[in-house]
Amino acid sequence: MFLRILLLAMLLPAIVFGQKKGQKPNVIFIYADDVGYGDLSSYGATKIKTPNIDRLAKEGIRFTNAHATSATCTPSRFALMTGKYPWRQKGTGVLPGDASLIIPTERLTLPKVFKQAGYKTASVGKWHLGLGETNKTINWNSPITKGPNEVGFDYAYFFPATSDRVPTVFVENHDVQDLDKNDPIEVDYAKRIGNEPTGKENPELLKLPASPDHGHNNTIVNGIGRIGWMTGGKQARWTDEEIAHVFLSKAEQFIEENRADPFFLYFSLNDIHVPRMPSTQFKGKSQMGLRGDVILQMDWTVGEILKKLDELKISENTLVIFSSDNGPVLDDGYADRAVELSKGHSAAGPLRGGKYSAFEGGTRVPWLARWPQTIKPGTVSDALVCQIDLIASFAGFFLQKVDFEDAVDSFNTIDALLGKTKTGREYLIKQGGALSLTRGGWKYIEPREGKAIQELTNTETGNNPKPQLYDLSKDIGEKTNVADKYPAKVKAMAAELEKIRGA
Ligand code: NG6
Ligand code: CA
Repeated sequence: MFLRILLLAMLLPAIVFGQKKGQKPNVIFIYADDVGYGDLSSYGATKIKTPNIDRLAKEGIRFTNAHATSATCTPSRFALMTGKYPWRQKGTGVLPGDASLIIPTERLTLPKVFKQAGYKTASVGKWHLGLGETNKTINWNSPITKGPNEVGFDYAYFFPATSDRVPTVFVENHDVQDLDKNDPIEVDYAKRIGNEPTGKENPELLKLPASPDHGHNNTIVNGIGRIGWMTGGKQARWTDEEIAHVFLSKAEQFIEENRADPFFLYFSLNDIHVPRMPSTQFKGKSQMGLRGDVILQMDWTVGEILKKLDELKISENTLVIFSSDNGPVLDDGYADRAVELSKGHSAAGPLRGGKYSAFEGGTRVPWLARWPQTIKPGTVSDALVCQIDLIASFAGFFLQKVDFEDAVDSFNTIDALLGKTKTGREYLIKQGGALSLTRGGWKYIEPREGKAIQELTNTETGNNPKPQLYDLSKDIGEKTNVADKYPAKVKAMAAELEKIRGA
């Protein structure tokens, strides 16, 4: 009798919240690129409407204190995949297109957690975590030795780095798509190769000119100067205006094929990264130029995924999460007039800084989630949550044990992520240039030399040779540095940051 009551008591929370043991929802993590805290109408944008993404908030949960670990792409994705702070490993900064794989293949990864739970896993979209063996040149003309498949994805359709970096080709699992063997690809980031025109020497050939001094003026592909040089692979090169549609169709195909199995889809959008090249359907459709147009395209993409789930009648049992890999930037290298056409729109909302910054604008990002069977519609949560915690959270959800060497910085916050509690993690270290520690509404940014403003992108970096302390509970815009007022707090937080860094 006693045992029965005990058992019931143990089961009760699960029953109350509708989470049955052994539950296996499909999970789709939609990872947008460079979308800011203020870029969606559900987060206060008024000059642009994102009804499909907003639908996730209406039918699910919207987080106001959700974070990427870092203010750029590669480190944020490294943390998402491994559950480890990227600054613990060398070489996790923004990678060139010919970089080696930076995720250790012998350790636990987010997709492996799902695989262990019997899921089919796929990565569709931007990769940017390197390919092939360490310190080996990638041969693009034979099967690529290491990539998403080796990290835990059963299926992968992706481009290697960013759409402004060569090689501008799609890869399916290990092979460059549509490659003509008689026109082999070569890539170089150190020197010019081949004799194709470059943005530097032939600017008259560009349909989207580069911003002055940003680079982006090497090999021209599809009328756009790229970072890095490539030669060959003419038939395999993408058309930028088609990228969103290509990735969407691959994502939809994976969902359709796996509608009967539990699946995990990491859907990593190219939007709204530069070069912003919307398809015909969205060109000129926003009031904000190309950056606005690709926001609409991104929102449409999310809508198509939701439609597909409805059509297959699997919406009820699918958890859809939408977030972004870092904060917003307006001029990131191409003359797309984003700065002048974004007047009246605050891409970072009330936050200071943006992409590349140690201020909140760099890392506090939109995060919405819908799982009709479990998450109460219309929930708003201010729990401190971070992408680095997905790995421990899902491992916890599936009752898996995590080896002590795996996912070392990841906490199981599944109850916060599903809206069952408003308590998330207690503290978080984030990375702009400088590292910061957030705990209980306080944010400490460590001293760092260097420019306070990165002129190219006009970003406030957060660099300051003196310690900074902000009371986010009253000052979300980090306007007043109160370090001098609370020296003991500064000392304690600096010591804590040091301790975690050394752990
Ligand atoms: C920067 C690029 C920027 C963008 C970024 C990566 C320059 C001057 N700027 O180095 O255009 O590509 O890297 O963005 O080269 S991220 O979202 O993938 O981190
Ligand atoms: Ca990014």
